Amino acid sequence: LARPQPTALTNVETAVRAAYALRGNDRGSLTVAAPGLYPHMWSWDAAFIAIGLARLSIPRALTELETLFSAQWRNGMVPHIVFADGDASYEPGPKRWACGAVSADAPRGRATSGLMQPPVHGIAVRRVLDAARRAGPGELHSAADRIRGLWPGLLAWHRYLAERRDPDHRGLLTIYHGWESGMDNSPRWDVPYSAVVPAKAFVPFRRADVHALDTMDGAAQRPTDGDYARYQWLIEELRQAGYDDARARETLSFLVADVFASAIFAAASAELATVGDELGLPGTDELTGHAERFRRGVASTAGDDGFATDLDLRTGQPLHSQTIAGFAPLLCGGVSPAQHRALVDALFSPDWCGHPGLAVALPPSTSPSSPSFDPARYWRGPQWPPMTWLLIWGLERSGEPEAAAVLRASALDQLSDGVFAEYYHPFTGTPLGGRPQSWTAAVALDLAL
Ligand code: 9WN
Repeated sequence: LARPQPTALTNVETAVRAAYALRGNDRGSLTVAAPGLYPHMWSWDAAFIAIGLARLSIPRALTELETLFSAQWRNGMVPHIVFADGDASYEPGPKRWACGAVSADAPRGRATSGLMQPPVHGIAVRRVLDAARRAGPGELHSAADRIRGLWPGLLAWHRYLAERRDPDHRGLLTIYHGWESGMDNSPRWDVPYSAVVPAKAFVPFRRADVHALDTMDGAAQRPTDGDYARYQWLIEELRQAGYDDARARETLSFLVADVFASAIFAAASAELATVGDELGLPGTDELTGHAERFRRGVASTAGDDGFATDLDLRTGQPLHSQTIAGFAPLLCGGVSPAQHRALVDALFSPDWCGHPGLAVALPPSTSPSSPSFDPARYWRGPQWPPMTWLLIWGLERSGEPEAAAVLRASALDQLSDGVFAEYYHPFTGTPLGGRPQSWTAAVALDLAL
């Protein structure tokens, strides 16, 4: 397959087209993750979307976060899906989750899933405040007011993560489902998923995803049916546990410590602490405490090469895999200068961005050198623009402006096709999955301006 060569857009054209795509996916107070495939709000997508929207309209960016937090659970959890009214095509839908029926913590009047996703929101709040400051005193004043309104929810979210998702104080977040990592079928989770065995009587629901893609290739680019049976069974286990953290920890057949989500949590806590300091808000010591604890937790899993390693909490075994999640310390720091250097070098090595077969020199979700690599199958190989954005952000933040600039130029090259696909084939450059995918358009907008 030759890489399609539409006329590459200039950065301004990319930004304009991305703004148009986001507008098309805007349903008023929330932006759907993608038309067709994902007609609802997803938690970490919403954070990236707010980062992109901050370039267009600070009030609209804040609305995105307010909508998400309006569906926050009583225990502080921010759900991974907030269902938009009027579209029943996505499975599992509200009936399958049955959150309100089994948990007193679920919000009343809002249909949500019973899982979470990586907490990028604090990073988004920081970016929105920066944009407001650049826009002038009027924008800053009203944005600060609205961030004050979000603040208790943000603190409760971070407290939930620190207390309920790390009760042993390892500085690592526990996840109950691969979906909570946002990297559904990543090789990171192959070993723990092999221990997830759906009960014989369990009837999996209809898969909407492969049909929504509506191409012969849809099934080849998505998780397999075997994967999906396990995903669905875990939801059943969680529902039976009443979405209660203590019960889930006792009964679930999947329980892992996720280094990438933990690094995002450390970084987002640090960012939020700076917002709190600037706006004179309470709780900044607590946030700084989360940042330090989770930075240490992530670093504690890193080898001499700096790569962070997830942990299977049911067996106590480290989960070695060559995936983009290994670069977690580039987001939060905490490793030694030698480990940091090794990680940056690895990022540009032939195992990653320097692989000679890549259409664009960007990190694939799984290293092409890994036996688990599959260039077209979701998180097992394709390049995902929001993950590129996170690495650029982390490199900038950790004193690597040149490396960040190199990645940024490649990212803009990829995004100049104006398609804003969910993910890209690393060898052919073909856009794959949902489109226009809102978080892809959002990071394009942010990078292009
Ligand atoms: C399940 C919305 C989400 C992203 C995830 C991505 C995918 C959902 C799915 O889509 O997950 O949560 O149905 O496959 O893996 O990262 O947030 O874009």
